[in-house]
Amino acid sequence: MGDLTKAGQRLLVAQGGWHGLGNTRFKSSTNRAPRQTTPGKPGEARDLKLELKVLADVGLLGLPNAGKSTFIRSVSAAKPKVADYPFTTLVPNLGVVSVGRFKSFVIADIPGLIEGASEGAGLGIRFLKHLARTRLLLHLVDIAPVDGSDPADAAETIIGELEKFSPALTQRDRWLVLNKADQLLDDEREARVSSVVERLDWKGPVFVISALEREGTEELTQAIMRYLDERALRMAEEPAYAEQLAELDRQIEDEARARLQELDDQRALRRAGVKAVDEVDDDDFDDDDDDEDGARSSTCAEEGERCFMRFCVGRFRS
Ligand SMILES: Nc1nc2c(ncn2[C@@H]2O[C@H](COP(=O)(O)OP(=O)(O)OP(=O)(O)O)[C@@H](O)[C@H]2O)c(=O)[nH]1
Ligand SMILES: [Mg+2]
Repeated sequence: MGDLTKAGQRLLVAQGGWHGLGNTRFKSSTNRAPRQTTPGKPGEARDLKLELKVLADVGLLGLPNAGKSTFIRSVSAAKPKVADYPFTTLVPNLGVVSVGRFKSFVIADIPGLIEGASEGAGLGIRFLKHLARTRLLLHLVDIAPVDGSDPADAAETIIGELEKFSPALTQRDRWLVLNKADQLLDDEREARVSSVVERLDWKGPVFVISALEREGTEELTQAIMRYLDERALRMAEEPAYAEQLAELDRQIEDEARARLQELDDQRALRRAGVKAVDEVDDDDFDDDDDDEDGARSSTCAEEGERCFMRFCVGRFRS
């Protein structure tokens, strides 16, 4: 229906009724106390579903425990919770990263994604839409997982989920950030990095960092700032480039909305008792089937998002 992206922007969502005329409008030199009036007309009424999106320059993507919140803590003043268990982050966190004295950008940390996220598993899917407005995605990968798994598998999982959620979102510029480098010795580190890059056939920029030790983070934030400046300059100079990016934004928004609607529809069907065969083993954390007493239990993700919206509206008011 419309998009409010700037402060003070107005949008007509329902036309008010005609106000009618009071008796003073009928006053004349000969009729000082008219009794005549005309009634007003009812205005339009609409039920609106409002969507709140975070506006960040950079979005963080990754499996739970990849170190997204640790990264945002180390490069900004934001202090999201960090812990060594999955799903520590339940709502998006924004951090302002200052680069030099006068420049800054905003970074968004969203809850971790897991395999099946695009089908509704875990918490991340509802928050993926918040990445639609970002300019750059950082894909954080734990390069030294404690379970000894291959970091390339973790990276592939995220790329796969992204593709299923919105193919257009995979077209957005994305950098690979290999985190927890402090856990590896130099030669082991190099071998891991080249093996991940090779397996993913990754052609884009790669950064190797330790969010915890703040190694390589300064270099990364400087590179992000340069990228954002160059992008803004190019958009100002080349209208065709700006239009191409705007079209990509539209595509991402459309695909994200369609995917989320599809998931809502599936959930509504489940609630109504219609269960597809392949959904019988539904073990997602995002389940909001009816309770036994018929009351609808809200999901962690939905509750998290509601809290996030309350938080933003509260901040907006204060
Ligand atoms: N050694 C080491 N540990 C790290 C590093 N970055 C994060 N960690 C640890 O990894 C664990 C998970 O970090 P978080 O920042 O909470 O991970 P997350 O990606 O935000 O996880 P979710 O919020 O669950 O999606 C914590 O115990 C961190 O201390 C790093 O660079 N080096
Ligand atoms: Mg986190």
